[in-house]
Formats: sequence, C-alpha cells, structure tokens
Amino acid sequence: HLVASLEVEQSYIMIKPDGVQRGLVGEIISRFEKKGFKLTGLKLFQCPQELAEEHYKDLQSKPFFPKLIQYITSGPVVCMAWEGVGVVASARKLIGATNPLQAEPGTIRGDLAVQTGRNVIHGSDSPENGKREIDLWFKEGELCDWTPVQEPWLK
Ligand code: 3AN
Repeated sequence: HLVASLEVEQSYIMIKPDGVQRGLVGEIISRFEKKGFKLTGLKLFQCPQELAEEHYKDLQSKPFFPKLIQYITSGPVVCMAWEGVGVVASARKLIGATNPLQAEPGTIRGDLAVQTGRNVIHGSDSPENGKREIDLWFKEGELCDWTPVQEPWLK
C-alpha cells in the first residue's frame, strides 16, 4: 500500500503520446496543479528509441516491451517534474491503476483511459526513481527551482 510520506520529493510525470493526441494535456496538468504540487520542469518532446529503452529497462524481458517502446516513441510526450511533500505516492493515486479498467473513477486513468497499452500517463514509483527519471529526461538548465509567492495551503 501507499504510505504517505512527509518528505519533499520529486516525481517524473509524463503524458504519453495518446494523451497528447487526444488533447488531454491541459486537463492532466490541471489535476496536479489543483492538488497543490509544484511544477519544476515541463517540455513537449519526441522521445528517441534509446531513451525509451533506458527509461523502461526494468521491463526489457516483458513480452510487451517492443510494443511499449513503439508506443512511447510514436509521437511527442509531455515531460514534467513535480515537487512536493509525498508527491510520488500521491501522484500514483491521482494517476490510478496501471490497467485503466481497474483504475478508480476520479483518477486520471479511471476517468480518461481504457487500455493498459494506452494508459495516457506515467508516474515514478519511488522517490529514487523520481530523481533517476528526472535526470534521464531533463538536461541541466531545463528545471526551475522557484518559490511560490503564497504557499500556506501547501504546508
Ligand atoms: P505503471 O505505469 O502503472 O507504473 P508499470 O511500471 O508496471 O505500470 O508498467 C509500465 C508501463 O508498461 C505501463 N504504464 C504500461 O504502459 C506498460 N505495461 C505494463 N503492463 C503491460 C501489459 N500487460 N501490456 C501492455 N503494456 C503494459
């Protein structure tokens, strides 16, 4: 189960090509903003084959691996870094189960997707992977560390 963390963490969140094609970018970003997390990186990006393979290297032996790489490289993705207390587990709750038919209504996949192979969004599964994936997808200088002017409701 997901234990709420009290640590400030970073999560790598990515809107997959189907989310971009279907015009869901604004809706998805909005859910993270409204929750109260802080956007520290954002870009539209055509993912090269090698980067997709590196990102999903733990799934290399899975039968669906070639299809997964084909899907992720099929069109532009939206790469995002989000920061906040407990953001890793919380983002996974907002995203919902890997299989969108099992994802609860109210979650991004539960509301917006049907197929596991077209599940609209990725979110890091641990704070360590959050850091690893942000390093992998963003270059130095692409991230912004900024301070919200009014932040009492984030604390
Ligand atoms: P999640 O994205 O919910 O963390 P993972 O890490 O198990 O799920 O899987 C990574 C990605 O691999 C999924 N987002 C999905 O796109 C793809 N995937 C996982 N299981 C399958 C499957 N059985 N068939 C096709 N694609 C899959």
